[in-house]
Amino acid sequence: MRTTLVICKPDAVERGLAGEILARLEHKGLRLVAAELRTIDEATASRHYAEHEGKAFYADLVEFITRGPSLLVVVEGPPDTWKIVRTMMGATNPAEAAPGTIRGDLASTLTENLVHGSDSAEAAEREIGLFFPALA
Ligand code: 3AN
Repeated sequence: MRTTLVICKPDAVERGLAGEILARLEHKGLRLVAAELRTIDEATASRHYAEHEGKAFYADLVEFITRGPSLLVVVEGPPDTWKIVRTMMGATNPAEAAPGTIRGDLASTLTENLVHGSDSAEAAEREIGLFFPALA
């Protein structure tokens, strides 16, 4: 997969960091294929986070991701572009994210960690289909 889904989550849009995140991806050499500012609805959020259903943080996660507009982006680059994006994002927990990564530099809490990126080629395909069905 040369394309992957990136979500600049509601905290990124609220804090005015969506442009910074996009700039980092573009400076790395990734190309924008699609972008839309959209408030994710609950049905789409539950499909997106289906793997976390039943976990203690699930309700908070869905409430957070649906609370305001996210910037949904598809980027394209070399094979396994999803891996490049994941490396640039840093660890899920900002307390463990390395300096130089998006979360390491800009996020400080686990739920509000600014950004989502598909975590495999299969996830990239599934998530692009979920958020941008016209591209699938
Ligand atoms: P990532 O966002 O790095 O792909 P996932 O898919 O494991 O991480 O988790 C999705 C989101 O769920 C994370 N971005 C984070 O906001 C939240 N999350 C994951 N694990 C926890 C946890 N143990 N406690 C609270 N929130 C969590």
